[in-house]
Amino acid sequence: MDLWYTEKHSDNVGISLRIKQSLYSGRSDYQQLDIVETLDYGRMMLLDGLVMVTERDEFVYHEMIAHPALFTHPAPQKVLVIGGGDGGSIREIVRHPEVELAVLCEIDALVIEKAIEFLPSMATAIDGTHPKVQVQVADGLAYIKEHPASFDLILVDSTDPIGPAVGLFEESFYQLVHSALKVDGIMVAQSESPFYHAEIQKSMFANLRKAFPIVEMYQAFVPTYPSGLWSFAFASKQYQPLADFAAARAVERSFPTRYYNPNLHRGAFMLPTFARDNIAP
Ligand code: AG3
Repeated sequence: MDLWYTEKHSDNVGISLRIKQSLYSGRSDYQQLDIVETLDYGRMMLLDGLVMVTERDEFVYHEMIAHPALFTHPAPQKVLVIGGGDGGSIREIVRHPEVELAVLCEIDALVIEKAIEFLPSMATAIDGTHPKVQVQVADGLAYIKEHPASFDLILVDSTDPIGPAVGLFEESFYQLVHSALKVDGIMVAQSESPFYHAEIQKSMFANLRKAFPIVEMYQAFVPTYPSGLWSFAFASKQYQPLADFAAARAVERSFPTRYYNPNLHRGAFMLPTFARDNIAP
């Protein structure tokens, strides 16, 4: 049997992975969800045909959406994840002993349910047994409206800006995130591929700058995402991701990681010129 799945990145380019078998395929009220077993990347979850995670490279994305902000903030106690129903971001967040509460706010219950069933290495902390974790099946926009000045850190672990995630790239949403953060809060959002998504990045970062005084981009290498070069937006009320990053404190608080480390924290914010140009004010 020679089964392949291709996510098309344009009409003429895509990424293909050889598939052993399909494990789950179904539709929720929001999207199409597929989980397949690949030959080289372990299990892979797709939403509306787009690669969300594979077991082999998810550590890069999840360490990098969580740790730069968590190690910049001097005392991150309350953290919210919007989206991220696979649980990978929450798994990394609760590794920080300072964190007292991690809330997962995912709109699609099916994503959580199937992650617990098929992706246990990611969903360990969202199965209802972790003392620090609260799982909410809700619309992120509605949830943050009801929680003003509540969080030290908000992570937006969304899909691409199509389907249910469109609203998570708009200025009005970033204003609400700003209100839901404490006075020294930080927001991190996945911000697409600098190589393929220049237009999305341009409007996303312009929107972020209307809501936050400090807005920076950093990068990570995620082989199964379009182009492999992926990025995150760091938007903050007070803390600068480099000036306020105390490497010694990060080392003191550290635990084993496979991608993130204090030197890489600094390096990740150094952008190739074309990527910097995408988000030039
Ligand atoms: N969130 C980012 C997925 C974007 C990938 N885009 C694509 N394949 N076209 C993933 C959720 C992981 N918790």
